[in-house]
Amino acid sequence: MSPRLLSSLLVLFAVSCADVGVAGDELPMPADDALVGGQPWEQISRDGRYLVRVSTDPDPIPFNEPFTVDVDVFDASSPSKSLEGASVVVDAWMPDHGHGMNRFPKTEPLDNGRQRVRGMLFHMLGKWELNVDVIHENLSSRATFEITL
Ligand SMILES: [Cu+2]
Repeated sequence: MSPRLLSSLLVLFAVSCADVGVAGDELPMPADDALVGGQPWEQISRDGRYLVRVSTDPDPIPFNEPFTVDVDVFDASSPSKSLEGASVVVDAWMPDHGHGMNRFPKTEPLDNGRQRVRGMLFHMLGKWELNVDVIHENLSSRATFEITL
């Protein structure tokens, strides 16, 4: 595990502990609610294959204004090395409202293996799921980042 990932996990852990302390007997807040700062954010894809790192510009994500997402994908078993030959599809969804964005973002590869996604826009306040589908060797693997705007 990379020092960066470890420190991200420690931050998430510290934040969820803080939530428990404030909430008293209430159920702890999900750690995903910590995704309001501290970029870049990292998640393991649901199938465990990839470590996905994202950062947005601007940071934090603005309300009802376009923003860009940069995505780096790593093999989860050796996260120091960027994954070659993968493409990504990024979309977003509001689970409490049952709708997505009103835009189709465009993805372009940068020189260093990073993918830049332009034209994202969160047009409502609330909980968003930022879904990153990693397409590699004809398989699709999803990592989801829960973001509260
Ligand atoms: Cu909505």
